[in-house]
Amino acid sequence: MKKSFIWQIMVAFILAILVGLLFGEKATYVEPLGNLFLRLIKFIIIPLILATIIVGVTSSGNMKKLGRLGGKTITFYLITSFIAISIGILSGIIFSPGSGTDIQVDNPTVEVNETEGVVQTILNIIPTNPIESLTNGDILQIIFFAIFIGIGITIVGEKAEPVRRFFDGLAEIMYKITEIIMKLVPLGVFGLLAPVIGTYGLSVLLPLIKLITAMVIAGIIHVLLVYTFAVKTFGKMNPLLFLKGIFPAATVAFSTCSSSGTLPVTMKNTQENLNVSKETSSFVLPLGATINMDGTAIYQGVAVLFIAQYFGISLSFTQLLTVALIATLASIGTAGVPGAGMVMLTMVLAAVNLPLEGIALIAGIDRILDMIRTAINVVGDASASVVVEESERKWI
Ligand code: DAS
Repeated sequence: MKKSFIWQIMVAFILAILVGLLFGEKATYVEPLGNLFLRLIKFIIIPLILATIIVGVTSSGNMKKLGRLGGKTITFYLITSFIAISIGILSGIIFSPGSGTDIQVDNPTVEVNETEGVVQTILNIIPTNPIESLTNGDILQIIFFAIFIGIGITIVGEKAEPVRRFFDGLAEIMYKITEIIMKLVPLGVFGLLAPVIGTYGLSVLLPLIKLITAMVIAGIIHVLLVYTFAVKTFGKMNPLLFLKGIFPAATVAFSTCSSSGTLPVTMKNTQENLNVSKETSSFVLPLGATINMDGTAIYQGVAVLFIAQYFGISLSFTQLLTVALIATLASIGTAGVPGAGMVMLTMVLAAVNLPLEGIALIAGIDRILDMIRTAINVVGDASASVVVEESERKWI
């Protein structure tokens, strides 16, 4: 990846902060630039995921290898998610962000969609109408559909070769379109970030600065302890090269608050900068963008402690363990779209009988918290692809 591209993104970041701080609400005038980038990214996600997963599954060549790939990927995701929620809880205990916090809440009740529980969330992965899943952009159902189409093509063999070649061509087309859209990353980061900085004045952020700090520190610890350790030890990769290589995707995730929306950039970065094969990245990353949410797990841990502390409720060790388990499952069920983690927070709060009204306390800055957790989610997905790629190299 060219150094100038990273510099362009850094300049976009700095410009966005300056414009936001200088022009305040007026910074929303540049929002169309961000929306343009967001729409271009959304326009390629579905065909990219469908084609690349089918190609990824068919090129694995056999079900045994596919099972091995899936097993390693899911194991990595579950372990890192559980570590993430533990770090989030620890950070909430140490920083105690909810104690002595005085927040004026305009609307104490928050309309949060009822979550369907873990079992239904898992059942919902199976599409009853794949075409509807494609038109609705239901990423988990599309992944399920693509994996089984890929398995079907592999089992059918010669007769399905034209179908495999079609999706192979479609995947290459989508990669090329992604490459073109990626040139707009700096513009998109600027257009998405400047209005957010302008809207969230210090008056909104200051009362919750302890919560934001606890979240950022926990995220940095998780990235530095878990991901750099994993890519160095299991991925045999220089951690600095890893962080540099995934930086563009992390900035797009931070700006868009959508792991799924960042997927095209994550795939390009892992393939071009982290030497992850298309076969591994097209399987590990779409799966990660929907079920691997370490940043969200950290957020759940910190937010639950914040709400408990704010209402003066102390949580027992058993309750904290319950939070860790439910938050790990909640992070799996969280969709890779803006604000999804706050919706899943209701599941975790309900599990330990904490008042759902607590969500109203932090809903006002959820966009800021979402930026942090989505960037961590995407870096986590990329670290998994590096580790799985290296472990697959040993099998060859
Ligand atoms: N914004 C979600 C994502 O895209 C994460 C979240 O809301 O927790 O990863």
